[in-house]
Amino acid sequence: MTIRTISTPGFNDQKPGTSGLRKRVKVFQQPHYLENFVQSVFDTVQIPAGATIVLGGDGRFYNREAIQVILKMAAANGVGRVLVGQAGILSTPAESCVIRKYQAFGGMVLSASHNPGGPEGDFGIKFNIQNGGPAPEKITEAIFERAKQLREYRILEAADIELDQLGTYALGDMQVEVIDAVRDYADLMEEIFDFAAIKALFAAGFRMKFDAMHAVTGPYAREIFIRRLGAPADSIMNANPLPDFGGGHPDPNLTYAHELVEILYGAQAPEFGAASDGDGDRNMILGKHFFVTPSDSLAIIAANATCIRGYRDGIAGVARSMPTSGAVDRVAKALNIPCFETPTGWKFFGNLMDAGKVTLCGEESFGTSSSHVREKDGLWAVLCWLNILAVKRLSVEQIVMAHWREFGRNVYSRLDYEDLPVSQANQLMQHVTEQFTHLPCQQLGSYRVHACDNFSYTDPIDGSVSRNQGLRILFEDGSRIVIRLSGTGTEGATLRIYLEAYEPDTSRHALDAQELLKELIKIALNLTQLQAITGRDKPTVIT
Ligand code: G16
Repeated sequence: MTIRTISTPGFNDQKPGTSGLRKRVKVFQQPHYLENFVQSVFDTVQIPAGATIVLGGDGRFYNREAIQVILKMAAANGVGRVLVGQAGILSTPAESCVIRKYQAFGGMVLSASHNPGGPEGDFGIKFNIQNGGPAPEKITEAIFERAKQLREYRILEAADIELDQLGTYALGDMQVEVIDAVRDYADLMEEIFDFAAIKALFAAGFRMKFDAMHAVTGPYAREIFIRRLGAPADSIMNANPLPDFGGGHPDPNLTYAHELVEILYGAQAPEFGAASDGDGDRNMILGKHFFVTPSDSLAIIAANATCIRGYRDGIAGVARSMPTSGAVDRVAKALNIPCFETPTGWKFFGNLMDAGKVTLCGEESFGTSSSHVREKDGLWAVLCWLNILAVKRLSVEQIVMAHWREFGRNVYSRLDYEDLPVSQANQLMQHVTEQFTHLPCQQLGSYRVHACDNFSYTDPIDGSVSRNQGLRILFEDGSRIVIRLSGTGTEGATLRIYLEAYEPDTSRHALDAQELLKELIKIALNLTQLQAITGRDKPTVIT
């Protein structure tokens, strides 16, 4: 078998976004495009000769082809061993688990997460470091620089590896171990959660519906919920992974997981509903006729963490991304533990977890997890809720209402405007920024502006600074409007407007968030001049 050195033109657009490089499949299919990025990763991270890396993806279209290319490039770049999930599959949290468990040097995760798949959809790739989490910005920036300058890459000339059979194969001097994609992860879940208590809950007739959205979590959900926890077989739906996710948009929110939402709001609704996304790191939690915002879910898991075996001795601290509501801050205060506010992007939690400063982290974008891995973890969040429900034997709604009674309600909503022309999105951001000099102390309806800024974060562990992380308009009563552009889209721009108002009055807790935030939404639309600049009169997605 020979190693070939192949010319590449270098690519100027391989800048990783919020979570790795995400592009249309067609972009990845261009000659040398994938290889250029992969070689840039190898050149940047300098894998020690003979080291082990992990490889897997969410099974979307182009996953198999990409795995074969990466394996051959790894062999040509001196990697000693690659652990690859059977059929090329590993959910993102499962890959994080495998990297940590086998003390690998790192791993490549193939996914465009919640973005649609298929030949016309998206593909993505990111590098995770030894702690199992996404590479920090200094590495992703260096990969981007390298990708522009790269002129050649190395690849082994060899036949494809059999990915469907468990076993160990040789590829040049490298070993490829095709591993069970589910077992290590399911074992970890069984260590953290009280499976006996959850089993007893199901045995008592508790009903749930988990929507895998034809994405990666189907086999994981089948193993954990049905085989290990004894839930009835119809507790999971859309559990067969498909390369195009059945034509759907595998994003677990009220818009895209509408099939599940209809069941949970229907006449025969089960007690509990949940969904996960393309690569299994996101989660949505529903009760009977009830939606739990991701921000509240994080706060409630933190407040009830000691119900869960893995956290029964308490949690060290919590962290949330800046746009996530301050609900968890209130829990942290009551527990007398630190609470960190980071930019959007799971990679910002890694240092805090490695330093032992935080146990739980979460984001408004349907991401919650703990230091058991270094990624957000959809099924872990579902199991947190199941474990809490098994201990408390209350409904989801009762648990949330009791939480609000104790801590007050951080009423929260996010409006997304997808597929905007980039120029319009930039114009809007510019328009808002220009008002920052005169906004402070202004009275806008019943809200008085306290301060405005573009969020900047200094990592408390390594001192690195990340600027321009989102525009914040902070009001005197603690309410906020946050405006930022998504870093995960592949075409055009997605504008996100986040709204938060604190409601201590228990008699108003049952009201709809859109109703409670009506005035703040009006202020945000006015400040941004959204309709005038973009022509849009309603958001694509409301959460
Ligand atoms: C990624 C990141 C998350 C982030 C989310 C949304 O999630 O890992 O940390 O909150 O994108 O980012 P944005 O608002 O920039 O689109 P995922 O599930 O896509 O990997």
